[in-house]
Amino acid sequence: MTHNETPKGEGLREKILAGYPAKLAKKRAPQLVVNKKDAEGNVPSVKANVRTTPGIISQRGCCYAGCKGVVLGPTRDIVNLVHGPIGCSFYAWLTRRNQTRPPTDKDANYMTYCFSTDMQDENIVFGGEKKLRAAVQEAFDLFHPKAIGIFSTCPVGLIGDDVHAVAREMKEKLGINVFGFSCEGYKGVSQSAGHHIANNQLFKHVIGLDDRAPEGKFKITMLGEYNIGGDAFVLEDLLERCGFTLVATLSGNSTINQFERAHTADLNVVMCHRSINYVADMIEKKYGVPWFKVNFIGAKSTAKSLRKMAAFFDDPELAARVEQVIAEELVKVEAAAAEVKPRCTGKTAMLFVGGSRAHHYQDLFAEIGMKTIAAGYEFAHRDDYEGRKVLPTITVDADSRNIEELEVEKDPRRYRALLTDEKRAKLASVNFEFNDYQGMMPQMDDETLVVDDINEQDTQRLLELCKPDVFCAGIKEKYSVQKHGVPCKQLHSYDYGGPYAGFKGAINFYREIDRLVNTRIWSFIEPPWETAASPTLEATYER
Ligand code: CFM
Repeated sequence: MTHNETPKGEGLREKILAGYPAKLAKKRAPQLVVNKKDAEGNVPSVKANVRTTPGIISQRGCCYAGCKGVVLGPTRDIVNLVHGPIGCSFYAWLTRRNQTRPPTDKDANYMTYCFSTDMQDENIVFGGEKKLRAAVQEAFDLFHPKAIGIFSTCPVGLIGDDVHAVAREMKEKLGINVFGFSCEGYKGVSQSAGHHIANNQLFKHVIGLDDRAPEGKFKITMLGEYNIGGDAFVLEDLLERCGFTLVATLSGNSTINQFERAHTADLNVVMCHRSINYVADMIEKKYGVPWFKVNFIGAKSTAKSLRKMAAFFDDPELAARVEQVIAEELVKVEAAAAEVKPRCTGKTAMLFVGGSRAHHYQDLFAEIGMKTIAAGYEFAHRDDYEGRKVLPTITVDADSRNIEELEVEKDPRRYRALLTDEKRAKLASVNFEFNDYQGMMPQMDDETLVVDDINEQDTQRLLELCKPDVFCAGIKEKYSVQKHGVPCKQLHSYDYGGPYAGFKGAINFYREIDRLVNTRIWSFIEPPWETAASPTLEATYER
């Protein structure tokens, strides 16, 4: 099938929905949307952040995964202790490509360890608080960490162990910061709830504890960057060369002290809007630090983000340095893009990942001439699809009400009016947006298909009907996608490739995608059921 005959738009949508029983098709319909911008640039509404129908093979993870794995996972010197059966720990241990670089061999790094209370039947029946207390003590005695985080798994919530009471008690006893997370896997509808729970607790128990800002003229905190495949290392180097001082990252390659001082930056830049936008809002409210959205995935977006950051600080020397770095890097990026572009132009990509990458990575594909024909998030909310302007119209349901909304007030002592009305007005005159995110859909072409919380069946049909040149997803999808003869690029772990952030990362990505979409390997594989000489199994039945 050539791409000209590929179904698209409403035709494609209907073909996918036709695969469901009528009742389910009706339920799924608002989650599958054909993109189309009206004259004002408004996109259609998507149903998002709703429960997956039981039995459907969703890509989603759980609340505990979002809290323990995503937000706290990339931090090296907090002992992350899982209160639950051992399986929950095993699957959260080294299953993501969290990397970190302690300054010396002597510095704490617990990332390679797996801490668990290893709950047994007996603890489920009679309660696990005693075991948890003992585990916190044991971790302290062995490692003397600066902080211990306790993560609740499903059974903890079901039996009612009070992890917060144990945390308070042990904090007092040990004299270090101990905090708990009620991030039971079943809370909310996906890992998105876990991000919120993790960030609320960090805001309550950690951020703001250390007022000592590092030296530097242009201090920023990066929110929502998680150092997958070494992305943070590339960005740390890039920001330093440009002249910015990175006060903290939440949470790629970070330490507890970075969290404690995160509020001392003069500007917060937000990478992954989904996982952390509420922290940006809360820091602004309490400490006065303004924020805007950036994107360091894609060379053009990286350059645009750096320029916006320089413009915020309004310093000619900084702006000149940023321009110089961009100019130096773009020469290399453009050469790499020019090399692969003739081979990649016109090829098609589909991206179904998490809550921000399905948007960000479209820029990288566009830079080598590729088209995104369908995309969607696992667990993002409507604002990530349609832009933050829809925030007031998002309905709160029982599942979102489940997650605590913190009441935040100005800190009378530490609030800094960093964004004066005068500065805001000056920047507004050059169309400078704060507190905004345009979302994924306004950037996508009309007639492309947006699918929220995609499942195995939708995936199979999309592959059969459209035969994209590359499909981006995760390890759970990878091999079933490749059985269709379509290469699958993992965007959660990068297939152990990367980094893909910043200019250096863009070059890596172009080259890897070129290899993936232009390899002839798929044409050598013929599925046995399609060949005339299919191997047949013969068997005789013996009594
Ligand atoms: Fe944000 Fe993430 Fe993502 Fe996410 Fe994730 Fe991730 Fe992701 Mo996997 S915080 S929403 S919960 S960018 S783990 S580092 S890659 S699904 S698109």
